[in-house]
Amino acid sequence: MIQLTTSQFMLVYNMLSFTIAAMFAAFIFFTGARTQVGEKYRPALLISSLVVAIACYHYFRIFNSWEEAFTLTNGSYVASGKPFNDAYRYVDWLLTVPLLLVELVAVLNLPKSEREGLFGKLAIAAFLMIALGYPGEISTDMTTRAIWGTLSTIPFLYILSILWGKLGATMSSQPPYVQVLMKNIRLLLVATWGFYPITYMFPMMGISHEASLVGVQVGYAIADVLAKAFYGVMIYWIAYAKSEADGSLPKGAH
Ligand SMILES: *C/C=C(C)/C=C/C=C(C)/C=C/C1=C(C)CCCC1(C)C
Repeated sequence: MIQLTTSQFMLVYNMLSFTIAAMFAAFIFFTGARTQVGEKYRPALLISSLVVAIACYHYFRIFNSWEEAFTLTNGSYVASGKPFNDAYRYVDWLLTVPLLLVELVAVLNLPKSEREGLFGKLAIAAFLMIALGYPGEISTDMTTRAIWGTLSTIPFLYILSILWGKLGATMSSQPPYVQVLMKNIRLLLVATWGFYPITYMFPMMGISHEASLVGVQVGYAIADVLAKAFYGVMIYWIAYAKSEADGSLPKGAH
């Protein structure tokens, strides 16, 4: 029987609430920033807006589900009988992870032929990564969790290695300050995406069921803010710097 202390319950509650606010603010920012970059980089900004809008919606649902899943009884939060719905998160990733990949491919501005083949491979790998992770996420058996987690890690490593290589390959043709931005987003990508499998492992680390439940929710929320909102800001910086370098910055943008 799950029994959360008030502070455990409130930590997740506040973190989810903060994430809703962060995604909403990011949506307004990206929507406004779109006209500040050159025409060919605008699709990347539009996709950033879409990603945080989808995430904002799902965080609303996750927040409500969290609230309904527990009731305050004798000073602690116990399961209300309504299950906490983890599926919102995975549905969110199924939609947003491919979009985040498109966003990056869009800002790299690769030739059309290369872009399409690349995106197909990445989209399939992203789908496999998330679909294989889900059965483990909802399982209470740690061996099952470890097996699905390991399977999911294969497409995960494949995605990271492709992106790392592509970013490296297009970097050399960029002005030095764009190269710095691209190096930074590459690190952000590996660090934040790497945070998901680490968070996934919390329940396998021998901590209490309550602590791992809280840890997983807080961990994924932090990772989502960084991998969607902050990553979108970095995409904007790259788009702006590249527009400046190729002279496509709209008049009046500064
Ligand atoms: C906005 C959401 C993003 C960027 C989600 C990314 C999710 C991952 C990189 C998840 C990876 C996983 C593994 C590599 C193994 C364990 C299961 C997952 C799905 C947590």
